[in-house]
Amino acid sequence: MSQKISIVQLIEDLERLEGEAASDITNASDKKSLENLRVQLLGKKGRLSQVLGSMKNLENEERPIIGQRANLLKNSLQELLAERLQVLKSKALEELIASEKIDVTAPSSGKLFGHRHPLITTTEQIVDLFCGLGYEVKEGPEIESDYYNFAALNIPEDHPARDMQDTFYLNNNLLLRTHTSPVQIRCLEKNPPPIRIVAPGRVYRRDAIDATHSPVFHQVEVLAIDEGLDFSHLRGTVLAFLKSFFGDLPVRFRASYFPFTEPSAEVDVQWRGKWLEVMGCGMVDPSVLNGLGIDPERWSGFAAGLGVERFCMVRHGIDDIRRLYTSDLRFLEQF
Ligand code: 2U9
Repeated sequence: MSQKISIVQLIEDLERLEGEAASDITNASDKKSLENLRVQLLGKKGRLSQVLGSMKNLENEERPIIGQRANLLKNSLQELLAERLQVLKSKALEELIASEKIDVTAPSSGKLFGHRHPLITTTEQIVDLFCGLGYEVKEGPEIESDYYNFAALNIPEDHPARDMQDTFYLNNNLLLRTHTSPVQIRCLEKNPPPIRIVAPGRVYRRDAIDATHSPVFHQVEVLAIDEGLDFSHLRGTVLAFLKSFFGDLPVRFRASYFPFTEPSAEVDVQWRGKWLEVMGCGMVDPSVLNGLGIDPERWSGFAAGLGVERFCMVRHGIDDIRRLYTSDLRFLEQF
């Protein structure tokens, strides 16, 4: 015979369940114990199901009263569980944030940071000065043809620079560029004058390495072509550039010769009491312009070239070019 149960008893059971569940839920300290609690209270074999199971012993008219109260309790427990879950999640997030806080006052790990190489910063300083004068930066390939490196620049077949002893040839026609002048030739082929360009880049010559020579080095060349340019524009530009780079030092122009410029000059600055040759320059030879289909009766231009290593060494008092290539941190950390 099934045990007789009264509606009053069931109501008391539900009220006790409500009170106990509310305090258990508030005390649940993590997500896992809250989930266990949910199963104990609302699961298939949970406490609420047990109360509902006892309803079969009630009178027919009593059942809906308990059913309704049990449903209300179920809803309120679900709400309490959801609220508690939210509180626990926020607490866990706060704890995570607190544990990941970065102490900006903590001492550093002592790791070294790199910086740009002095040859790069020197190149950038030189290029920036010309950009300030309205020049545009252009770059080109390091493997060049005989035409772009020599023929287009009026360098004759028998010129010593073309010798196997001086140039790295890859085959009969291809070579490692010996200057950045081919960049300007390529640019002039595509863009008619007026033009003002600055061409930085790596160049190659078959030199034995010593304190002042290296088979690979860096150049910056500039070229301006316009109507009415003459040697005074070249001189003014070179003086303005050298003044910005070295400050107010004595400068002198010495007559020289390059196949691609006429007249040509070498430029010296007086640095710590000695005259130092720092760059070459000249008016673009009319035969170079003619070869590019530019009318030398209408257009004239000037060009200049310099070795970045030399500028870098003078500026920083470096005595041996090889220091710039050996990646010795004791040296590089000084910049
Ligand atoms: C075109 C026409 C002319 C480029 C020039 C120099 C003078 C020069 C040297 C400096 C030191 C090379 O690195 S170095 O050994 N360069 O003296 N270069 S004029 O003349 C050009 C370039 C392009 C179309």
